[in-house]
Amino acid sequence: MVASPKGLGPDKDCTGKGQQLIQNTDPSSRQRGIQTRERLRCVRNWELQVHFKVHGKGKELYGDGFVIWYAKDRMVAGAVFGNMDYFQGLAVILDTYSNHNGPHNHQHPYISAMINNGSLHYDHDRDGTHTQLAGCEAKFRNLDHDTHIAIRYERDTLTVSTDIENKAAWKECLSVQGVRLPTGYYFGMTAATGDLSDIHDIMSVRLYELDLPDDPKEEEDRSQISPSAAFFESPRDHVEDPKPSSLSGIKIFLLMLVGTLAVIACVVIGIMFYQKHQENSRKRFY
Ligand SMILES: [Ca+2]
Repeated sequence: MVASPKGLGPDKDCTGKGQQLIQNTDPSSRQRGIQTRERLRCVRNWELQVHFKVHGKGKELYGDGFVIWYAKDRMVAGAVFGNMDYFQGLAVILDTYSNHNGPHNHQHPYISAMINNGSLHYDHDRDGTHTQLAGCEAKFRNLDHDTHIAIRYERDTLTVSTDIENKAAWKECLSVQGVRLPTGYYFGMTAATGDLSDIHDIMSVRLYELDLPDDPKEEEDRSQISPSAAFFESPRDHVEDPKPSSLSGIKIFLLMLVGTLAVIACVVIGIMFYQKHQENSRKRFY
């Protein structure tokens, strides 16, 4: 991830300071991240707009993607696109590589949203489809024009929109009501590559606080609540990966051979027993 982030809005009322993004780099891995330096304590309704570019040489094989976070903990290197699993908060996942085993019916790249109170595991092998609130396909990779994503959290409704068709207009990807997010979390972004590579650039990040004077919940203290979502996408059947057969071809052949020999032996013994029995019967008659 190469980042030259600009322009996060001020966290007014609370710290009074402007917010900056800082970059986390771990040279020992292929995971990178950036995040806000301080918690945004008082921003209750907000919109985050990210100008990004995902590109690379791979035409068929590339990955894995990046995540925009609104999370309780500062970035801890981990398995979910460079951040920790069992996180608390919101993840908007821009997944470019299809790992799925078992059927899901969407193509990649795919954008999905996940809310976690710290108890859920992000299952890479199923592209997170068992824990996502909603998602959409979005062909945002290797485009010559600018690509943007907007995450809007307003009156407990989470809406993710994209501007990736060079039309300078937002197109809704997903919208979910009944999402409760605490205040005071960190915004951040992480990207990761696995066996495949790609380049994830964050060109700019802009955070807008939405002023909603008529929002009755505006006064509620949300600093201590746990992230939750009232509606999840109905989970698809959880299909276990096929277990590798414990019997090799040679073993199966030998077992069949032994079985066949056993059947032949039974038949031969049966015939001999029958003949012996017949012989004995004849002896008795004479
Ligand atoms: Ca994936």
